[in-house]
Amino acid sequence: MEVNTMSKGVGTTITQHILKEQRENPQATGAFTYLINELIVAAKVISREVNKAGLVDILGSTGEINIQEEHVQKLDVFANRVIIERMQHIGELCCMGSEEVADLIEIPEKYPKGDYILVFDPLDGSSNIDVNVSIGTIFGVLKRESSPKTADVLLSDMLQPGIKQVAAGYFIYGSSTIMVYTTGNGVHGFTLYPSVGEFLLSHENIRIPERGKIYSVNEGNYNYWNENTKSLIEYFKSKDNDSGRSYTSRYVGSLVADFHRNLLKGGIFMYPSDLKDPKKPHGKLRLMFEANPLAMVVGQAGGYASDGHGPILEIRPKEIHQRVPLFIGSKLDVETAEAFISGKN
Ligand code: AFP
Repeated sequence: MEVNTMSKGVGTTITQHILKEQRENPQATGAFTYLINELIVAAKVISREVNKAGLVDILGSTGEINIQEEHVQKLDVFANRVIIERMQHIGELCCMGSEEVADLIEIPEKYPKGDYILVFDPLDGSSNIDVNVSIGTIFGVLKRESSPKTADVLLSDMLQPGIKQVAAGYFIYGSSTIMVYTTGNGVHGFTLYPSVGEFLLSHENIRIPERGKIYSVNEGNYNYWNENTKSLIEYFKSKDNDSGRSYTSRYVGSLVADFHRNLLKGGIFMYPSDLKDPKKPHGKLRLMFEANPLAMVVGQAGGYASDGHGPILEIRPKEIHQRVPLFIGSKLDVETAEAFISGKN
């Protein structure tokens, strides 16, 4: 991976980068560039708010429970609102889907509509907000399949397998704010330069190592895992595994942060099925809002994402908030996970 530092030159802005990519695409109309640019504005607003979270009375819970039956934090509500309000008027979307909203989000009548569908997790890892651990926004972009613009948007328009995403990425609000995205031409990272207010290219053409040294999983769930999952984790801890040494354990509990570290350094993030909650037999993570976008990113970086039996990107969602077991990261590590989970090892 080539790391571009600002000292090397004037710095390529995210807008320049997207425009260059789109110029090479004969079908590009500018609609997608506009969409991503508006999403970046929303992320800048969220980033500013996250950064001052300790300074104002914005921390803590609203006391409400969201569709996933989790505590809603104030910043989740804020981030969700910023993205919806920013994106609904631009005329490029036919609908949206958010981890924080139960149903498909329709574009109000008063705004023009387009062909794109935005799916997002507005503030992933929100239980980490109060303790200054990195959190992030995850997004995926799909294109409408039914008769564009004229007819009402259908739920089936949104329930497409991840392989149909035309773009995906995330913003991580950490020691700095970074945007990582792909449109199918590799994965690129941009760091927000706060005094200029621009995302500048910092990580060009990110490639994840084929085999990593890190495993990331909530091992507190050990007693709720089946035997195949337990054997898999024992494999990563063993010094007799294929890498010849025990893997290092790293788990922040904020998917974007765990994923980003493993993307750059190599490793595997796992959220397997468990028996902890009978209402969540497929683990905790959501196919459309978390797994699919990151699966596209990791695939474009040379890695792989699986539900333990096959590619995440090939699963056709049956419902918006479908959960899925997730094994994502370095290709060889995820293939090993698949072999254990499906009992072939
Ligand atoms: P929150 O947004 O509720 O903090 O959930 C974060 C998350 O969806 C994902 O970012 C983490 O990887 C995962 O949940 C952590 O879940 P556990 O706390 O069960 O390990």
